[in-house]
Amino acid sequence: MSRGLIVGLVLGVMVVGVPVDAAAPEGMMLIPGGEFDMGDHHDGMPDALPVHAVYVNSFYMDVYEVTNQRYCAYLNSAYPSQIKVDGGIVYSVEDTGNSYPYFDTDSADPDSQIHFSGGVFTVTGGKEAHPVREVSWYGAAAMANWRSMEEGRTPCYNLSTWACDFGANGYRLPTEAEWEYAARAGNHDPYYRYPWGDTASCSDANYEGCVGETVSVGSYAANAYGLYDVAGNVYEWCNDWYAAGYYEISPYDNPQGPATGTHRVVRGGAWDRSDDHLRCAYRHQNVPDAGGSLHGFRLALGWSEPPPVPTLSEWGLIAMTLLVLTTGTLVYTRRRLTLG
Ligand SMILES: [Ca+2]
Ligand SMILES: [Ca+2]
Ligand SMILES: [Ca+2]
Repeated sequence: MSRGLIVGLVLGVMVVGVPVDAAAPEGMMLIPGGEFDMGDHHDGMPDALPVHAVYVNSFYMDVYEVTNQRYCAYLNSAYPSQIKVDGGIVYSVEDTGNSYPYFDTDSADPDSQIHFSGGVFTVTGGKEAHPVREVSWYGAAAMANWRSMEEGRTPCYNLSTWACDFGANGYRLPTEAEWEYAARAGNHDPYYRYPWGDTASCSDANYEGCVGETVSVGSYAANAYGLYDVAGNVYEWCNDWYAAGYYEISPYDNPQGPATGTHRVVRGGAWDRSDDHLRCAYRHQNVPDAGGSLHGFRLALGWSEPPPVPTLSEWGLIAMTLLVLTTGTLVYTRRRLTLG
């Protein structure tokens, strides 16, 4: 490559800017932002009405539900500096009153598939790729903060107030609006009942009467955004407090749910819940300190819009800059050769 070409490229890039590398964090998919009509388009579920227009910014979402293996890696990394185990239940080391249980190991709840002994957490053999369960909303938020710190990001959650800083660049639970938008995966005309269409069978997802247990994540087809098991396997914690009447007052722009509440939103149904719970619009809730055999989660990450890709006329400017610089270099080089 000639010197002129290199200089031209550098200059061209400086003039118009280039798209920032938008490589997804490991195991995540970029969900392109946009508007959709959130709510129940089919069945008249009172708490999923009215259908209302919502805009969500682009964000990243875990492709899979967080597995036992991933959650176990978090527990082993966080123990004993960040977490303790008391009566088989995991808490923050700073939680002197044991007010915010994170996770039940199998000695506290036989439904758990993670064991703790001798200072080490291990997954029940064969359950490594199953979604983690018996994890509370707090335990999901705490893992989000841990992952943020592991990658040098600013944690989103205050682990005392449990407030989420949406301006931080760390991991968090998806909002309820983000979750539904991601589950629908761009199918807005028509709006389907499920991520794939209007009817469900045991070949689409893991729900009541199909398997009778969790299955390894990714055992069914992904939705159109490439996300697996949004419907079924385990319910997924969302960041929002639950309020039955929230859709009456929801803002248009990136709704974040009510400011306070008693229950957090869970979405997507589970291996032991009917196909009704798999519906994209179906809203369910649970108290934040209660994990259960039906409850897991996946993480989200906010995404800043990169500078726009150069337009056609901007590409023209780059090409002209290149041409001028290359020609200039050729003339300069030839003159020098002649003189030499
Ligand atoms: Ca799920
Ligand atoms: Ca439990
Ligand atoms: Ca249980």
